[in-house]
Amino acid sequence: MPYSNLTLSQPEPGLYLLTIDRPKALNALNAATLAELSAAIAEVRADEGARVLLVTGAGGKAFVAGADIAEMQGYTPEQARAFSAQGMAVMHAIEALPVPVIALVNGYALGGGCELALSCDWILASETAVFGQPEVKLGIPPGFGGTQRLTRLVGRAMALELLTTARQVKADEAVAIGLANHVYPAADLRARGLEMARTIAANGPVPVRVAKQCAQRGLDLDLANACVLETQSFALSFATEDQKEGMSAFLAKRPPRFSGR
Ligand code: DAK
Repeated sequence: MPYSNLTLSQPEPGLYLLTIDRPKALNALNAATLAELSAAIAEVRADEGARVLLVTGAGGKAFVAGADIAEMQGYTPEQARAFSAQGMAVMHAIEALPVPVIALVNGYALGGGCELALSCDWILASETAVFGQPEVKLGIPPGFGGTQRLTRLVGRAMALELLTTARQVKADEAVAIGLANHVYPAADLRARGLEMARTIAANGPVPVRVAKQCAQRGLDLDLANACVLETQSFALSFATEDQKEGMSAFLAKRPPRFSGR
């Protein structure tokens, strides 16, 4: 499907690369871009062969510099509610994708851009990455889940510091506080992201999906129930071809050829 504000490509079988592509506005998220994001995510979801989704920004300066301030400026409360709901739905859809989603943050990830990165499963940052939730400077609170996902990732105290001061965080600090997993030179970010995606795609597709689901769902449960979820998922995995292939290949001392079933 053709898009105007983003590109969705498959650089290798099973690996999807979604690039927000409005570099003149530093890839800011307007309603049209959110609608396209929603369609692109549905496209990845519908592909049973999908293994990993990488999300990045075009132009080298920004991942996404936030929700589109020019578009938001004149919103009525009702329009603001609809825009927030649209953004929230996109963030939930990313989070709910069965495959791992990796944000490649290659510049500014501010406001809605930081929230987009937070809805991905983890973040790889370039040395030029800058994270922040500057909404309070614009007279609004975050609207795409930032108060919740940032808090869950870096803890209440650090999240509240960033949410209320609007202080921006560079790549090294992002790694130190657990916001990003790794930092790479800007020129290497995409290659390192693809390398990680390839590693994931070579593993059993079913257990990769199950690991994501258990880790995510388990956070909403107490530890005992979360471990029950894991036990049941582990037991069910013995009905899959991936389990049979993975263990047979190990014992036969050959590389596995997973079917994803
Ligand atoms: N929206 C629209 N345009 C943007 C933009 C944005 N977020 N960020 C940058 N641009 C545009 C600039 O206006 C400029 O356009 P022209 O003047 O060339 O037409 C172009 O991108 C290049 O930007 P700069 O000239 O400013 O570039 P600099 O290198 O000087 O500065 C910067 C880069 C990222 C530091 C700066 O652009 C900046 O501070 N941008 C704004 C960052 C920001 O405040 N982001 C948070 C946006 S608020 C809610 C729903 C959603 C949200 C909240 C509530 N509800 C409905 C409740 C989400 C809110 C946000 O994300």
